Amino acid sequence: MPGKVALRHDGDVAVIAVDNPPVNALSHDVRTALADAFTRARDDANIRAIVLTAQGRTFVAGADITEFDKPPMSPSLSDVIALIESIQKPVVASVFGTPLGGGLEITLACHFRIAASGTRLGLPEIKLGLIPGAGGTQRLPRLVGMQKAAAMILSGDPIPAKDALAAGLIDEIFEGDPAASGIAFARKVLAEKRPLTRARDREDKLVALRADPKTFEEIVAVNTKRSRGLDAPAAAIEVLRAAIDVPFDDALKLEREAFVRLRAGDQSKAQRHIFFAEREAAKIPGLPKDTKPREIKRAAVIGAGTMGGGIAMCFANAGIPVTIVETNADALKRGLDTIEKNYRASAARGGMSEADVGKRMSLFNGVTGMDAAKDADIVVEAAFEEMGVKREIFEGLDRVMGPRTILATNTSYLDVNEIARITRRPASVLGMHFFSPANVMRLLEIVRGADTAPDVLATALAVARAIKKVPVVVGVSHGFVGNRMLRIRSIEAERLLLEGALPQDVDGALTEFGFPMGPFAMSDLAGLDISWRMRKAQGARAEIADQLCEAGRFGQKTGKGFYLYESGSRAPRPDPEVESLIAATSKRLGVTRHPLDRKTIVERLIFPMINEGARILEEGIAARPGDIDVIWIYGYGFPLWRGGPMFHADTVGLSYIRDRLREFAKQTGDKRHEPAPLLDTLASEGRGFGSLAKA
Ligand code: 3H9
Repeated sequence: MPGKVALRHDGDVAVIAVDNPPVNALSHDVRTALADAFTRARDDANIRAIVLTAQGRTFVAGADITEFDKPPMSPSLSDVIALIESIQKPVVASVFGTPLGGGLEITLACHFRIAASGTRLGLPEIKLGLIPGAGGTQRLPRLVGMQKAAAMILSGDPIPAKDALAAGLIDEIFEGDPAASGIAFARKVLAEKRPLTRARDREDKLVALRADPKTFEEIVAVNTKRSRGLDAPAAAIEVLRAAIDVPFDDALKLEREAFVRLRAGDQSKAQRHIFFAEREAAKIPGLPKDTKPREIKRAAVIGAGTMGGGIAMCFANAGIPVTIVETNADALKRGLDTIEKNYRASAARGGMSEADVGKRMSLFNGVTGMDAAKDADIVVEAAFEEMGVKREIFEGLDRVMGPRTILATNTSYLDVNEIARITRRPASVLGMHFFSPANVMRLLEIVRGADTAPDVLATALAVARAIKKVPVVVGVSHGFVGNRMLRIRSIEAERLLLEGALPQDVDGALTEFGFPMGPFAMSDLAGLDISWRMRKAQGARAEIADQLCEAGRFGQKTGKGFYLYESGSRAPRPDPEVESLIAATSKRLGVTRHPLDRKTIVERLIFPMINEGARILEEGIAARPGDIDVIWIYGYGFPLWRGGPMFHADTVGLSYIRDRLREFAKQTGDKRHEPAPLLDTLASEGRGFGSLAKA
């Protein structure tokens, strides 16, 4: 198989190099070529040692995920690994970049592993709803011990070369060329006649656990705190336990069975969908790939409130100096103090050093008045959500900032086109909608205005990557994508209260579905007054929420909202007062209350959102169903293992959803529940959102 794997000789050392850009994934042709190259090197009497390495930007980053939905083809990765393990000559893996998943597993079968400094090694399968399927769960604990192996496998997070060396995963760290370093290491092994130990034969790091099985349970308990609803962590624990209890080859079989079962399951399909959707979202229709972004050396943020402060932290965290502009010194001081407090808290938790706190803080420049920010290359406005306020700010920015400066607004629902046209440079204006807390949440909705220039969009995407966000480009629409769908859910949640549910019923149904929090607990956390103010501005009303606000119940900050909060506690407790208020309101409005089961509650909340998602697609506000899924996973806590609302819709079946929506429309009289034409058409054709051509 010429091309994908090269075999060359350096004297008596064979060098096998994978060459399958972009990430050297182990596709079928690579596995075939690897098996061929290893067989030839094994059988060549002139070859005394073998080096496995790769070309390009990284050593093998895993199995080829695109093959997971196709029938398996031999040789399997396990076949290649068994072949490597049978070789009696020293086999050295020389790795760099991100040896991950199957890419790391193949190195575990080699006698020695060396890594370039800067390498990050890991078994990230759990992030795809899987477990390592080619011996990783058995060989890794034998090399690094159960504690480290369980942490790596259950978190999926890679570790740096330095830690890998300390843990015994690698034998050496090198600087420079991987092939040359591998050859030099192989010659050293030969010269020193080092024994050839296979990971599978190592038992020394597992002996103690066999004597004391309780330790294993403690180790896995620490690592599975966030695995609610997920199948893969439980399967991983089972096969890790097999490393202690079961002979090696039997444990490999158990691992393989679990891997195959998970790969065919809905959860892994959903997680793989999100992996690709996230990458697809970075490809913007109509934006040429080679569009050159503008240079961003310095940023400015207007507003030092919760959002502004969080956004400014994102820039500082990426090493970009940032000027924070406030209207008065008190607000500025409060904002900067909060930022410092956040960093100190992170240092106290061990997330950064005290010296780092100082370094980060030195990147902030707090000012009152825009003039002092005029050297910024990008400005993000995070002020009050009112067009009048935005007008004043954007007129000022247009006057003060250099002609090439990009002006972004963090508005969560206002018309970005209108904001852009306040300025004389609408081409340099766009929305950058962060999610609270902005320094934590990964999602960034980038709102492309009608006039936004391609290089401005490309710059926003580059900035998003630099500050480690997951960007999704959306069009101008009230609430863009995420909040527009959220609004539909909120209206429905209120309606459910009037029909017979209580806040804890609605929240319970959604947390059981997999959300970390239900809508009412979330409103209490965010503060009910914010949406109240917004509704008033729009002349809208939410029966229950408005009455709570009128009674001064703004949520956690006032100790009361939809729930009660003991002082100092964030745990919501059902409040009989709220329950009577809801019952009285139903009565006043002439609604007969009736019991609502959890399935109905979930469908009433999620299906109308999906319907709105279909309208968003029809209008071109989102380019692809996957974009909507990424938004809901990263911005709103939609359970990852359900793949986002649109993927979930396909799992449920669109014709069922369409029929239910028609029933909801009849029951509630809400015309928005009538199935969107796109949903209706797809359902009639027996198709799903996933069948829509990629934009
Ligand atoms: C596994 O190994 C199972 C085994 O235990 C058992 C087997 C029997 N396959 O992310 P990027 C594509 S499970 C296919 O933008 P970066 C990706 O879609 C696997 N394609 O680059 C993108 O394509 P496009 C365990 C893959 O530099 C392009 O490569 N391994 C794969 O920001 C560039 O990717 C993992 O889970 C793949 N495995 O990050 C690792 N990986 O350009 C998954 C990437 O068309 N990969 N692509 O959009 C990653 O975490 C990141 O891609 C990586 C590079 C860190 C490697």
